[in-house]
Amino acid sequence: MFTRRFMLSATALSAFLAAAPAWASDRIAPVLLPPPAVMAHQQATAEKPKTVAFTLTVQEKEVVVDEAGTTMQAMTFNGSMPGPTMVVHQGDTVELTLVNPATNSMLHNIDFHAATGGMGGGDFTQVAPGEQATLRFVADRAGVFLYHCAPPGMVAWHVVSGMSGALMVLPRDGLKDAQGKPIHYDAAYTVGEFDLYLPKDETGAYKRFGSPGEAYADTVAAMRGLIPSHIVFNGKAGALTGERAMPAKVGETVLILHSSANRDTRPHLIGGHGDWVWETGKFANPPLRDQETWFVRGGSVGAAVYRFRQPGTYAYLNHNLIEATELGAVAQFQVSGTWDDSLMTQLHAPAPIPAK
Ligand SMILES: [Cu+2]
Repeated sequence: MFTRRFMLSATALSAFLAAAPAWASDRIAPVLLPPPAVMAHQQATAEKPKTVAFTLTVQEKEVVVDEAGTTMQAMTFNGSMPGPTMVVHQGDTVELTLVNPATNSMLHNIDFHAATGGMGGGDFTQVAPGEQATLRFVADRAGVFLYHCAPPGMVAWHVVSGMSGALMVLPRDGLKDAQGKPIHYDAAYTVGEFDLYLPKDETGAYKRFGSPGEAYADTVAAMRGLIPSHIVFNGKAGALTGERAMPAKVGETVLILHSSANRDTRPHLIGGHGDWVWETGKFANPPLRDQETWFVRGGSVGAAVYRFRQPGTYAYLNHNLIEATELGAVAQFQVSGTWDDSLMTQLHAPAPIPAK
């Protein structure tokens, strides 16, 4: 029922909206999840654009990067490598608060590859320990985009020390295949690839440092050699294998978001495929079909969907196999379900070659 009072308030509201900037008035603050999980989100929406508020807190901390217990002075968004994946829809306003607690030692900021101007927001978010800043931008292009720390003079060091993550801007009507048919996924996973440059001492043992500042000179010297000591997914060799493998079921479709802030990589799912792959992660472009290995450029996030047809343990790796098996760039999917003999079967088990 339209009362006079309602009409008046509606008029006042439209006058306000006409005067205000084009920020979306409805505001939500979703809960971010540590990778490989991705925050709960709608894959398509009929709602009007919203302001989506996130807070990232920088954590400088020592982390272990391999099974041997090698440590690194990491710098992180929210404590994880990569930082949490944020999800919005095209046209939404992202409102990001970056908190740099007084317990940290370094200046940090955030550069969103999805944002336009101001060094991707880096100019407006530079925070010293004990400070916080809030940035607003419109997510006007669809795709999955990198975000990373970019403090003047220290960008590469902060990035290879852990400070990157992904922002996924979904088309409002969801993902489509190359023919324009909707794609639905049952689960989304974040895989962040990091090339690490850990300094060694005279005996060849990895050095341990007490703070990022203490690690700086030796780490930059190692970086300048351009030979990573480790190439890892989600901060540590083995972060996504064994008990920590990403789960799926036969018949389920997974969306894999693979970021690499610094270095090119080439994801491959052994015994599977990319049914549809947006190599550059930008959803306005038609995805590639039936990919065996795809290319993710350093400084970007690729997106791939795959529907599992067979159960088992699948390796998902960087198909520079030296980088995967010797340096750490391998993950696993653990897929439950029933084996399909019509796709593959063992005709003869291994047995001695028959004598002639
Ligand atoms: Cu930083």
